Amino acid sequence: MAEILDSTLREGEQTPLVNFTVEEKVEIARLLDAVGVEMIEAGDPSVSPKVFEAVRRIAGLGLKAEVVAHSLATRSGIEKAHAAGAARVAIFYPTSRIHLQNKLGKDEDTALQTITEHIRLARSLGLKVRYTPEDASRTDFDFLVRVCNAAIEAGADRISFADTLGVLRPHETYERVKALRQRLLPCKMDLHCHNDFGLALANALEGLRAGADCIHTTVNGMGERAGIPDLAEAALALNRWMGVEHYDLRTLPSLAAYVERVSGFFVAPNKPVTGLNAFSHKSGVHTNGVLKDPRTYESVDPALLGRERRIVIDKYTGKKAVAARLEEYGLQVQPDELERIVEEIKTIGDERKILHDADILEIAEQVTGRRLDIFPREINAIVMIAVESHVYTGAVVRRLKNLKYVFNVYEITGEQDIAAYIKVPTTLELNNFIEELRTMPGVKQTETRVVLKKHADNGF
Ligand code: HCA
Ligand code: CU
Repeated sequence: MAEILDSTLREGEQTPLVNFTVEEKVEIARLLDAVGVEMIEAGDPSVSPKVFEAVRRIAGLGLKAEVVAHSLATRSGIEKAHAAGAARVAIFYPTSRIHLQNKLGKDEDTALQTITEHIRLARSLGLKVRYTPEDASRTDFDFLVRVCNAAIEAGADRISFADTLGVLRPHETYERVKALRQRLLPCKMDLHCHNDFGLALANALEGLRAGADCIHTTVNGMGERAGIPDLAEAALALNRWMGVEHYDLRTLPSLAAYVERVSGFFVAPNKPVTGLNAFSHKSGVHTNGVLKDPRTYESVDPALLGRERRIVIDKYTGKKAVAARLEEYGLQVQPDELERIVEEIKTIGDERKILHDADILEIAEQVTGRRLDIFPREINAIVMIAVESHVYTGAVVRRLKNLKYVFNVYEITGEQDIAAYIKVPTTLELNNFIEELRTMPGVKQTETRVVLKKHADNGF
């Protein structure tokens, strides 16, 4: 059965600008364990005292997942992995000529000796060992086989085939893994695929098909450069295509949101599975189909992933979707009224970027000439926001500007960094808005002031 090793805490923390606290790492490890990943790569304890501390804390949590420490092939690195209490050490050492010669200035035989020596050391300390030939995909194949078999003989029970630069294509990954399998002594095989050409998950899946046992992921696909496969996408793929049913897929979006918040690394709206738009439908053709039978435009039921379908209303929207949205508010309209409402939405949608429910209800009110009880009187508020120190204020401002209800955003001096002027229809919406804001990546703290009277409306 295919397995997942999640490396958010090691590879993921190698993402530019990303630094987790020990507490955040402990929480991420707990959440990963709840998803059910088989292994958690908790960090390289030699990197810093805090990384050591995080590995030690996570190793002591008694998780179901095996806790792995990453390490260079050095005595001190392996001793630190042991001292931190990891069950396994993943020793990496390059095998490609360019890495050996131009990075380390070592020849192949010396490399082989260093690798086996350190594996034996780790085994003598009672650690399980994975050996990673770094840059395996650009390594002379015969040498790769020789090194891996020597590593297995020295005591490694896992080999991680690393496509460190993400240069392989899926069919090449398949062929390489298949050939390696045929020539390797018995061992488990991991695949560590980088995403430089956007093929990381495709490569990982082909590698599994060719006989590998485990793929490496990070939450939100973080990592060096373009990162490695995203955990949520990988878990869904294994569920759908490889019969792996034990991962708790419904917890993946909240894990993604938590990691987004504490890392300051934003999830793109078009990201599969966890992105804002992954289950949104916009054009009239699509929304009409989805309202009749969601399977017309959804290959996966969003509920399987703890998500909800979203129908976007704007100038692309047809009558069916508008009627459905009005019905959600308990409002029935005549066919001719509906036609005029949609027409008006198209006109406004041509000029304005985002249409909110309040706008749609207001249009319905104008068109029908009926005062809608459900249309509430709006609340104005100023929300002050403090931004995490490692996050650019501009990045949070950009996000805020796209949020529903936000009218003006100011970067300000003082304790807080941003003031946002918002208009919301109800206190319930105000509450939801503030909750949403609190989980936004980069937002440290919020303070909200409700406006009681507004004396001049000059648009400021
Ligand atoms: C790196 C090392 C590594 C190791 C992968 C692994 C890679 O270059 O930082 O241990 O499986 O991509 O080769 O992340
Ligand atoms: Cu890597």
